[in-house]
Amino acid sequence: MKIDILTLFPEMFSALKTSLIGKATSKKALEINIIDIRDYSKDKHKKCDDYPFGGGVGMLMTPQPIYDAITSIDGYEDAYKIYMSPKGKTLVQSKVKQLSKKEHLILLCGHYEGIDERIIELLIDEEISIGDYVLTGGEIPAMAVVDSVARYIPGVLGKLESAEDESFSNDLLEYPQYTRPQEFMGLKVPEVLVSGNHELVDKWRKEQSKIVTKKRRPDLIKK
Ligand code: 4GX
Repeated sequence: MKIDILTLFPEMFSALKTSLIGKATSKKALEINIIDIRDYSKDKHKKCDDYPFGGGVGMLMTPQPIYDAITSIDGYEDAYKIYMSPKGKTLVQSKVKQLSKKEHLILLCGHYEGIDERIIELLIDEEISIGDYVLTGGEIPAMAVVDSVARYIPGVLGKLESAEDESFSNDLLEYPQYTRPQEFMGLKVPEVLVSGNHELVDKWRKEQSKIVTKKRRPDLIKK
């Protein structure tokens, strides 16, 4: 999969060089290109923002640099083009899975009070939000999309960690997990987990998943 990310703050994406995502790009399982929108500004001072028509607080990103940056991407017509926005549909695991099947994603990160609506009309396929809170820009949301989507790309997770086996993949939250030591600060690991009886372990985990989901996320059960 190829992901192009358009931003006014390319330095923020150094985070993607670390961790499993960095490994996936080194292994060529995933190709990520960071594009600096400012490089495409035709303004003599490389300006990329301006005042909103009709007045109001703050600035908007002007359409020209964004339009030229997107349309300079090889194969942009066929890519799935996303604008990260609090006005978008909230990202959920089923959408992550859908996106992971696309060959080419383009993620546009907005700043200030957003972007000129004509960019959305002309070029954007979908607006996606990562949650009902407001950030200073779309960079962290774009990284959330890259990170969550990457888990479904073959070669990113190890053989033993499947993308399917965790919270949300079965509409339930994950059961509690324990590692060594068997007793820590007076707290013991539940006996069933050290019993060696895999059937009982499975049963216990399913029960625990239901209990924790009912308590913390009853909305997931109703669905
Ligand atoms: N999930 N932001 C977008 C600029 C903006 C402001 C208003 C449209 C309308 C966000 C989120 C998010 C901050 C990205 C504001 N765009 N993006 N940016 N939550 O908060 O995705």
